[in-house]
Amino acid sequence: MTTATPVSLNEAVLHEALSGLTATPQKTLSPWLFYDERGSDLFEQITDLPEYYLTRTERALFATHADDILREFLTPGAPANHAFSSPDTFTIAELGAGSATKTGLLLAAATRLQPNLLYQPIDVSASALEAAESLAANLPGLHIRPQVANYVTEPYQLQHPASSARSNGNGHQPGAPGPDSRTWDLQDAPGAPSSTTVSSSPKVGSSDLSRPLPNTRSRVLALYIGSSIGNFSPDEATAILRRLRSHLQPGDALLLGADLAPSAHKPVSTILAAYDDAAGVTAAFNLNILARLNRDLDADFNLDAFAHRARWNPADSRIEMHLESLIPQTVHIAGRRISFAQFETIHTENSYKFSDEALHHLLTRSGFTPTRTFHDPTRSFALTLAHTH
Ligand code: AVI
Repeated sequence: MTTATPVSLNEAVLHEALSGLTATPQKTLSPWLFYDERGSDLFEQITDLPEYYLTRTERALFATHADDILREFLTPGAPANHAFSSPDTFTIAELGAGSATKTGLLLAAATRLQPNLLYQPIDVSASALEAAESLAANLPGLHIRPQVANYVTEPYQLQHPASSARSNGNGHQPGAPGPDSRTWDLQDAPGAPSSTTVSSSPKVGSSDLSRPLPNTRSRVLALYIGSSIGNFSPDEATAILRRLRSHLQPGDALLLGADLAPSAHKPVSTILAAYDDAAGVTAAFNLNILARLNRDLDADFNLDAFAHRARWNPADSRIEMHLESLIPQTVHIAGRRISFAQFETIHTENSYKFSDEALHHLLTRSGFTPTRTFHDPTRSFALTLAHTH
């Protein structure tokens, strides 16, 4: 995990480049270097590729199961299509939210349950968070509290707004919605949009609303989706989830999105194609890391002398991305000479693919109890809801 104490972004890039490219026996470059403006744009293009099944599969899971996810979060074990109630209000937070495009489906379902909803996206990119903020314009009642932070290396906060902090009936405080007891009926709501409605119980008149409620807090549903967890080693992934767990309290939960290991329905070739697409967008994304070093550090990589390679590593259940030197060559970076043998590679990314057992193990050792997993029909991708323990 990168724990550099960058004084400036360029110094961090220089530190990462020199330490990674002088490492032996395997040269490396850390995947966070992918995401400059050009790299972020290429990654957006990857998510639309026909071979890159991850994004559209996860989006389909949200489209199908948003209500089920919320029901399971609020009332674990409740049967599907069954009216349920919860005394608690909730807030949704998201690590690495980006522009939150997939999250919109869950937020739409959540605002139907709880018309005033606080959403706390955390991301290293301020511009991505600005895009996430535009969600509020389309979802009345959604309040956004964005936080610019690298959730791996920097501190971040999660708010658990208290129900008693809500307003006195002329509107609600962000994240402090509604009465202290609610019933959600997900099935038989006449005329309700998407057969979802919200009713409040017990009845609370406006004069009641001015009285402070018992000091209950909102429960937090923390999202960590997009299989971002797969880009970290098992130890790093555990550290990220334990840190998230330390911000959570009993009754809170994590929704983890993870890409799954090969199976009868999902051959290795399908996974490999997702990282080596026919149009060459992933190759451009991988090579952009060298272009970035040329731009930011005035290095002299010849991009035509390196090739994108994606490999399946069965022992570690991960895709590895490398850049292979096609010829013996020497590159100059900030006064340093870095030599490459022909066929020598720079290891740029791991993308772990999880078995159900591996996910279970990761979650339990991080302080969570998995309560329900949502799979697509080919069991390519999993959204796992895990409560705190
Ligand atoms: C961001 N992350 C989940 C992507 C992945 O699938 O590991 C990054 C990526 N690398 C190549 N294609 C996409």
